[in-house]
Amino acid sequence: MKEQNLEAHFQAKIDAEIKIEPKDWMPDEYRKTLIRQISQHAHSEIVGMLPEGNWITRAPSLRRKLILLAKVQDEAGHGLYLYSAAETLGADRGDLVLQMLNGKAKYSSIFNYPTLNWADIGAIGWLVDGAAITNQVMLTRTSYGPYARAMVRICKEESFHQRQGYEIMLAMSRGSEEQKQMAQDSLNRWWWPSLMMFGPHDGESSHSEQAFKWKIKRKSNDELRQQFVDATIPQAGLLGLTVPDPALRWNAERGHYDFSPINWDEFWNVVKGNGPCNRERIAARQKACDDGAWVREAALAYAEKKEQKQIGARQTAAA
Ligand code: BYC
Repeated sequence: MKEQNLEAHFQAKIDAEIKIEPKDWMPDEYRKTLIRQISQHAHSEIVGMLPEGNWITRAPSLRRKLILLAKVQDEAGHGLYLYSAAETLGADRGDLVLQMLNGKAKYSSIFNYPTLNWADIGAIGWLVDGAAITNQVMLTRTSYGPYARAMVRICKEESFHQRQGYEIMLAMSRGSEEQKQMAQDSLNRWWWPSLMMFGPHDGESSHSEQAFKWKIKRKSNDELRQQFVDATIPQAGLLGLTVPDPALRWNAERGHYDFSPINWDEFWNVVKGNGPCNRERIAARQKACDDGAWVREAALAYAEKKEQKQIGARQTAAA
């Protein structure tokens, strides 16, 4: 088929809600966009282990420690499914990781904020995983098959993560005055960065238009952000906590909550590498990469040797 026909056939499949699979023809830009988004998503899962991992040794009870350990381990699993999904598009995992380490590839802005106390573990589960699910439920219907299928499993796990975070916030907000204040302080610090997770305003979102055409995205950054705000405000009410936004109010005409403008200078500053923890996060990932180099070398050498053995055995059998 000619390039033009291939493209028309590809778009017709997308329009008919037929998933695109790894061996199907796809435009280079579709492949590139997916590798960019899926790999950045994978990096976010892996870097996202750091702020919470920081509290595993200091969890307030064995029960909390077990739950947090399992959650952080789940995030590692999400990163691995997503790197595998990117590999189905021909990307090399080592190159993708390098792009994150040298700053060419992004990861979610949210993970550049510090976890100062135990309440932050509750706020991350409740707000950060809550925001992540809002975005990822949409991605279960994304047009690329392996990404959509990875999202189904990831969303099930994220939903448990969100509940464990909310349960921590519930325990703290029903605890001593000091614990309630800790919960309020962590909501104050995580609220705005959580809203920023959804990305720039629709008017500023460079990739959205094409991503809609290809059904990679099905809801805009602002739509998802609004959906998250509408779902989360009543949850804050149940906790007896105050969302740090004086302009927040129900707008009966729109059927949504109105909220204050987001500080986009802060967002872009963090995205450009100047957030409170960007350098620390990249240094931690670089160290993990360096420390694990011998394991990767040994695994590759073993795989090569095994393959040579199999080739040798096949040649002997054929002779
Ligand atoms: N942070 O045109 P736009 C988790 C970038 S982790 C940094 O709207 P797009 C968890 C964007 O990449 C879940 N950068 O882009 C883990 C683009 O720059 P590039 C993380 C951001 O792709 C551990 C530029 O801004 N979720 O759940 O159409 C513990 C223009 O943006 C951000 C995902 O990764 C940001 N927040 O839409 C707990 C979801 N936002 O690439 C929890 C998958 C935007 O041209 N990703 N940028 O250099 C997506 O759905 C989309 O990529 C986004 C952005 C909605 C994030």
